[in-house]
Amino acid sequence: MSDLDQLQTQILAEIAAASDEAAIEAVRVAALGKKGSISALLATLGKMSPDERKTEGAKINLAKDTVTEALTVRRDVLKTAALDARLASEIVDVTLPVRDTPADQGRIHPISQVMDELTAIFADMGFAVAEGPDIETDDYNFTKLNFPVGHPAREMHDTFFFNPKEDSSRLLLRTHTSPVQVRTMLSQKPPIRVICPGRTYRIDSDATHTPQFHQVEGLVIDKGSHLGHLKWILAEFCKAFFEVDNVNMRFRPSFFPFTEPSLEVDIQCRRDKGEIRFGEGEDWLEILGCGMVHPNVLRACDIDPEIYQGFAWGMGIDRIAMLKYGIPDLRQMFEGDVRWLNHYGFKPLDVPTLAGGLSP
Ligand code: 2NM
Repeated sequence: MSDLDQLQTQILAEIAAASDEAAIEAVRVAALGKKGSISALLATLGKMSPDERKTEGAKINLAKDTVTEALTVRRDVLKTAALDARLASEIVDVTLPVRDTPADQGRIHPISQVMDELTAIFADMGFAVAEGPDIETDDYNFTKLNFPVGHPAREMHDTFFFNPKEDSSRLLLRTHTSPVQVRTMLSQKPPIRVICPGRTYRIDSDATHTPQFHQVEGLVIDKGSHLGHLKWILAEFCKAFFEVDNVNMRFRPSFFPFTEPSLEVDIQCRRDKGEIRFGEGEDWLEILGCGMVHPNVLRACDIDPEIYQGFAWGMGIDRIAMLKYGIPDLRQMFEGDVRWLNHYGFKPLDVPTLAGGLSP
């Protein structure tokens, strides 16, 4: 066998042995590349006599063509095999059901849901939402709200205090959202209509109390504000929130330092077979406290009580959420158990609106 035949045989064997496209490319470069073995033979033609060049040239070019053809065939075979392997391993079953998106899977906590419902109801009556810090001063949480220093009313709120500062003043975790109303009165001119939903804190922990809970308070300040307006607002709120046409309400005298007179509000309800219906029935259910803002509070917030009157109310969001949605255990609300949330939670895209319905 001539050297050329031997070279061709060897290259064809290498082509047959190449197992992927990279290997076939390596064989091509070794044979036909710039420094390839066949290219080297072709380069020797220049130094031959014309006759020799004719015969040798024909042989070398034949070998080159044979190798080129073998490379093409083998490359096609490997390409097809690689594609088949990919198609087999990357099967997509287009008949499978579509997976839930995060918006389908996530759930809104009942407390967030109720806050959104409250906001929708009071926004419809012209109220703005005001927020403030959870960490407050003694002055905003108590003094400006007519809880004088040393007054026993301060003990009504079991307060989380921070360590005293050098000037002996001490910060605290707000025990109600009323300091937000104080901030609102100090920063805005009447007429004022705001609701203040948010987190509140008291040292209290049993089956019906958690150290952190949620409140919403409302405040109206205007020249002619009176208890009649307050009663109408609360009645409208109760009908909208409990999604009933009629709500019988009862106002009982009470005491809060920041209001005079102060009232507690019950709504009528009916309990049967573990269910509770709101608005009518034989029983009464306490849902909120309210009153006319005390002149001392108005004065402390730079509002002249000879010109402006106001009323305010406050209620526990956790409690009304439990009542409305039949949630039996307060403490489970804060356990962060995803199974509980899947049961009591709300779909993120079912946003409460008065027109579209508050709750699904
Ligand atoms: C309540 C009950 C009655 C109240 C009063 C004020 C303020 F800042 F205007 F004085 N904010 N909230 C208030 C009044 C809160 O919660 C049971």
